[in-house]
This record gives sequence, structure tokens and C-alpha cells, in this order.
Amino acid sequence: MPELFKFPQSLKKTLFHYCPGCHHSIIHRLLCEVIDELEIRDKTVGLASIGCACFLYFYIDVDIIEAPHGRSCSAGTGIKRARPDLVVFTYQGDGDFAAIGLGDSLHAGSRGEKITAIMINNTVYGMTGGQVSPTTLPMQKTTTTPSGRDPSKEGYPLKVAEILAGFEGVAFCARVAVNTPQRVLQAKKALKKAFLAQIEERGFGYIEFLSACPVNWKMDPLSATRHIDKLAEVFPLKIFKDFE
Ligand SMILES: Cc1ncc(C[n+]2csc(CCOP(=O)(O)OP(=O)(O)O)c2C)c(N)n1
Ligand code: SF4
Repeated sequence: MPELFKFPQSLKKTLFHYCPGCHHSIIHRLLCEVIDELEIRDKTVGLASIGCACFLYFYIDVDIIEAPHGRSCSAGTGIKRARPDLVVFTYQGDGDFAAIGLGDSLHAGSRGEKITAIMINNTVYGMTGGQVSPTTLPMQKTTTTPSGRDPSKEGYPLKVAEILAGFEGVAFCARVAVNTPQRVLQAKKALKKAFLAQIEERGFGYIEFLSACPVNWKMDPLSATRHIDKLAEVFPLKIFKDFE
């Protein structure tokens, strides 16, 4: 009988600490499957950021370095330039990648650093209790926009994939989601390509995951998973740039 399910080698056999219904866990699993399939586990270095996924090293069995406060793309640049034989990825929330670290993130893409950047866009600062982030939807209630994000006051959502896609140094750029089985499969394919962009030395690889934060959205896990479709109306799911 063909084997349909295998525990990824790169995923540590331990329980996730994430809230029920959080998509970080699904994305971690996909990441491990991709690392396994590309057979890069012994030469991969991950950069963990601030935010809920800062404990990446508890779950993913590759070398992980903490580069908090939005500096993952810069620290990753240094590692990759010193050791071009390594495969380097960053794992950052929207607060880390697109607020505190926006300069580091965009310039790494513009320079065409051969690293893979993963942004988990859950439209809030999850770990610190659900404050507004650059990607908060119009009229979305957060602890710092209790009446809803009013674009005339707090601005419009920042569309990072759309910005990066315009940079010459960016070889692959996609926005994906994991709220349906079909999207999980599409997301995995895109994630693999974001790694291939650096492995084949084509340039910066960027992948953005729309991700649920049931706790800070004040929803149950199922409603939060369905709510991803609302996010996708503002942040279209799309491959913006491909090197093939
Ligand atoms: C410079 C700086 N300001 C504020 C913080 C506090 N802080 C820790 S986690 C976090 C929010 C992280 O949000 P996000 O990156 O979206 O990740 P999530 O928790 O949603 O996965 C903040 C503001 C910090 N660590 N560093
Ligand atoms: S606070 Fe949100 S992002 Fe953080 S673990 Fe919980 S559901 Fe996930």
C-alpha cells in the first residue's frame, strides 16, 4: 500500500504551544515538508523573529538564530553572504516584517539577497495582545483601533507582496493561505519555489501566508479559518512573480 502520511523529519516530535486554530502550526509543518523534500536540512539556517513564532527552534529541527525587532532579513543577509552554501530563511509576522522591520525587509528584497523570507500575515500583533499592524484590514477592530481601523486616520493596509513584486532583485513572490486543503497544497508548492529561488541563485524569494489568529480576532477556530476569505478580498492570493 502506498504511504500517504509521514511525519516530517525536520519537525520535532513535540506539542505546539500555539492557540487552538492558529495557522502557525500548519505552516510549520509545510515548511518542514519542504525542507525534507529539498533535502536541505543539514545546511538550512532559519531566522526567528519577535511575535508568536519566535520559538521556531522548539519545533523545527534545523539551526535557528534569533534576530528580533525586524532584523531577520539583515541578519540573514550576513549569514548568506558569509556562507553562500547555506540555505537561509526568515520566519516573521506582519508586525515584525512590515512594521518594525520594513526597511530591512524591503531593502533585502531590493538588493536581491538570495534568501527566502516568509511573512505570516494575521493582520495583528498576535503575541502582545492584538494591536493594529500595517496589514490590519479597514474597519478591523484591534486593541489600538477599538472602533475599527479607519483608513482616513490609521491608513490603508500595506500590501507587501505587491510592493516586493516590483523589485528587480525579487525572483519569486507569492501570497498563499492554508484555510482549505486545496490551498494547503498550493501553498506548499509556492513555498518550495520560494526556496528554489535562492537554491538556484535567482534572487530573493518571498512568500506571504494569510494566517488566522482566532484569539485576537475574538473568533472560534472555524470562524477564524473561514475569515481568511475576507482577508483574501483585500490581500489577493496570487503568484505575483515567478522565475520560470
Ligand atoms: C522594537 C520592539 N517593539 C516592540 C516589541 C514587542 N513585541 C513583541 S511581539 C510583538 C508583535 C509581533 O507581531 P507579529 O510580528 O505580527 O507576530 P505575531 O505575534 O502576530 O505572530 C511586539 C510588538 C518588540 N519585541 N520589539
Ligand atoms: S495569539 Fe494568534 S498568532 Fe499567536 S499563537 Fe495565538 S492564535 Fe496564533
